[in-house]
Amino acid sequence: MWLTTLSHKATRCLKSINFALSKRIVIPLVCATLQRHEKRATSLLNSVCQLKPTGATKVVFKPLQTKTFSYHRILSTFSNKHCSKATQGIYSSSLGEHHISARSLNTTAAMAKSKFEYVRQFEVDNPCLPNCWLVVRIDGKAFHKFSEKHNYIKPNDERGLGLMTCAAQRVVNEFNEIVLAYGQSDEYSFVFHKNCQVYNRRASKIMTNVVSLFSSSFTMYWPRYFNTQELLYPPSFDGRVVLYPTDENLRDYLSWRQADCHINNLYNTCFWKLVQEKGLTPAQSQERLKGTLSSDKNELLFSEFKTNYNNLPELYRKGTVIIRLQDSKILAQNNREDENSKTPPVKWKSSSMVFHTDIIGKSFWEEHHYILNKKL
Ligand SMILES: Nc1nc2c(ncn2[C@@H]2O[C@H](COP(=O)(O)OP(=O)(O)O)[C@@H](O)[C@H]2O)c(=O)[nH]1
Ligand SMILES: [Mg+2]
Repeated sequence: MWLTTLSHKATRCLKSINFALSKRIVIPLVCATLQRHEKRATSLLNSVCQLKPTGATKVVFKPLQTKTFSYHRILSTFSNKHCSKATQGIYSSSLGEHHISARSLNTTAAMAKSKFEYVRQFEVDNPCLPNCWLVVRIDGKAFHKFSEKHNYIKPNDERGLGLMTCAAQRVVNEFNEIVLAYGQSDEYSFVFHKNCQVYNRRASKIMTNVVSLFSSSFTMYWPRYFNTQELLYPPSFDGRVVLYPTDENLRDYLSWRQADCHINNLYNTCFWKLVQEKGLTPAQSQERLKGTLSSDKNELLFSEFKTNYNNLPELYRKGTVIIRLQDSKILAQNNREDENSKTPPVKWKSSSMVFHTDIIGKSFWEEHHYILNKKL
C-alpha cells in the first residue's frame, strides 16, 4: 500500500474542508495513488484544496510499513460504495508528516454520496496539547440532594465513598494510559500519562468516555454497596479536562484536591457533631463555625467531643488514591528489595491498588517515583 504524503499546507486545506472531496476527485486520486502517479495526484489535490497551481503542495508516495491493507483489499474496499461505517484515523502523524491513506479516501467517497455530508465541517476537534499531563475530573451533579435522598451517612458515608472508588477503578482498568486517580466526596480526578495518545488526545472524546463509564459503573455497582437502599433516580456527573505542563503543576493540582478534602472534612465533621451531638440547628452550627481556623476546629473537636481529628479514618481525611496494578507490582518488588521501605496501607482490588494517604508531601512521590517517570 502506498500513502500520499501531503505538505502541511495541503493538510490544513483538507482539514478545513473536512475531507469533503467529491467522488470525481477521490476516485482518480486513489487511482493516482495506487499507480504512484505523483504529478497527477498533486494536481488533483491542488484543485480540491483550491490552491493556486503554483501552490507548494506536492504529493509524494511512500510505502506504508504495514500489511494491514493489501493492494486488492484497498481496491475492493474502495469499490464498496455503500460503506456506511465511518472509519477513523484519517490522519496519522508520524515523523512530522501527515498522511492521507486510501482507507480514508474510501470513507470520503462513501460519505460524498450524501449532499448532507458538508455538515461535518461544523464538527471541530479539540486536541489536547502534547507533552502535558491530562487530567479528567468528574464531579457528581447536585450530590447534596442525591446524598440526602439516598440517606447517605453524614458527614462521610463509606458506602458512597466505596462506590465512587469502585466506579473509578472500573475507569482505571479501562484506560491503560491512566497513571493515577484521586477521589474525595463526589469527585474523582483521572491522570492520563503526559504522552498518552488515547483517542488522538481529543479532549471531548476522552472526557465523555471517562464520565460515561464512571456514571454507568456507579449505577451498575450501586446495589453492591447500598444493598436495600434503592437507587431512586439516575445520578449524573459532569466532567472536564485540564492540562498540566509540568510535574510540579500536576502535583500541585493533586495537592489542591487533597487540601480541599481536608478542609471540607474538618468543617463537616465539626458541623455535624454540633448538629448531631449538641443538638444545634444547621444554621446555629454554621454560625458557631463562622470565621474559625483549622486550629480552632481541631480544638473544638477535642475539647467538646473528645475527638482527635487525626485519629479519624484516613479515607475521610485524605481521600483515595488509585494506582495501576502493574505499578503496584513494581512497588511490591521494590518493597521486597528495600526492607526499610514503608509498607503501603493497601487493599488489593481487581487490577488496581487503593491508598488513603498523603500526596501533598514528598514521600508518596519518592516512594512511587515510577508513577511520574514511567515511559508509555
Ligand atoms: N452525607 C454525605 N454527603 C456527601 C458525601 N459525599 C458527598 N456528599 C455530598 O455531596 C456534596 C458534594 O459537593 P459539591 O460537588 O460541591 O456539591 P453538589 O453541587 O451538590 O454536587 C457535598 O456537599 C455533600 O452534600 C458523603 O459521604 N456523605
Ligand atoms: Mg458535585
